[in-house]
Amino acid sequence: MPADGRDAGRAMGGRWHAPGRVNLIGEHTDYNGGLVLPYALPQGVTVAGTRRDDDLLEIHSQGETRTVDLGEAAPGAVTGWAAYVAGVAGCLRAAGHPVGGAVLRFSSDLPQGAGVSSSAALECATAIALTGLYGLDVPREDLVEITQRAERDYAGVPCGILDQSASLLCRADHALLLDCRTGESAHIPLRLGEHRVLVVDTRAEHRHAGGGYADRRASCERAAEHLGVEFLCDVTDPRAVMSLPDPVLRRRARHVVTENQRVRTAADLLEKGALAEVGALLTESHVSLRDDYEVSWAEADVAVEAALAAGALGARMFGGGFGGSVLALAHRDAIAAVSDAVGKAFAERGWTVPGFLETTAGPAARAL
Ligand code: GAF
Repeated sequence: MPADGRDAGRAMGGRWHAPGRVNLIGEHTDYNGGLVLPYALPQGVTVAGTRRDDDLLEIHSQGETRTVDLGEAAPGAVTGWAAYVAGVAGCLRAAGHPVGGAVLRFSSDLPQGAGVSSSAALECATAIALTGLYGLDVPREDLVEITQRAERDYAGVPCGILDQSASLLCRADHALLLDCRTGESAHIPLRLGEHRVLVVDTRAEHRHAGGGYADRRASCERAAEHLGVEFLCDVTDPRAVMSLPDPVLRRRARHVVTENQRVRTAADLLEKGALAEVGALLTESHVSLRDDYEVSWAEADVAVEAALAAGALGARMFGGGFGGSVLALAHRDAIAAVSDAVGKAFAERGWTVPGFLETTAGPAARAL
């Protein structure tokens, strides 16, 4: 075996990192065949792994150890956080990538439950660790599908490809403009100049394994069927949604169709450095998610209002909704005022103190 601990392309052991993400704009468009514009955070999930010569996954995280026999890993057979790890191993094998046992020690510097995609980071870290340990060269686009399948089948969340794509495909200092239908993508330089994106963890824990997310997805499928399109994002004229007989479906569809347009416009504006206009689109996105898609929550609405009143160019909830985080785009000199204003608004309501994270765009999942 060579001195670097590899045999036939396989690593005996190593460390890998997969990032969480912020989605600048493009919410609930991914499973509607639309556009998203996320960037990867420098923070994420790190895994130290070694290969085992049997079929056991020994998983360590936050002081807990779980052992899963890969021969018995199947949807529903593994519960809790270990399901994400076992799910990725099971889905890699089902896709014909012969991974085997491993000892995996996970750590994370992502805020839990904040909607910055800690579960996708866990899945993607597992995927690159196992494929690295077993010397398998699997294209990143395939890993996106495999990790998404793991989340859907093993964790029961009917998610799109936003989070896994962000973790596996983003580039440092860039946002990823991704067409979730065709898989086409472009790396858009995150030209923020003197501005920053502040993430506010509203401490309202985000849980989209619950019914809300699946319900929205089902509504979109019904609306698309009624409008005679495969995906709602095939509708380019927002007036077309007015033909939907059900007012709730109409609003859901209007969010998706207008949001898709906002992503395209925001990516163009970002390239030009027109940040005031990008900010206005972020706020429009929030209003649409709040009023039409109805996935916002009280803490997010208050955080957005307080951030705007304190001088942010724009602010919105991001992620699946029903809890999680808000982002605010603001001049770096206004960041302190924005966080103070949000903190004050929460204190006045007796809410838990929010968390703040000034973000930059980091690289995609990688070996360390
Ligand atoms: C969650 C899902 F996992 C994504 O696929 C996406 O649908 C997002 O909610 C909403 O844009 O993060």
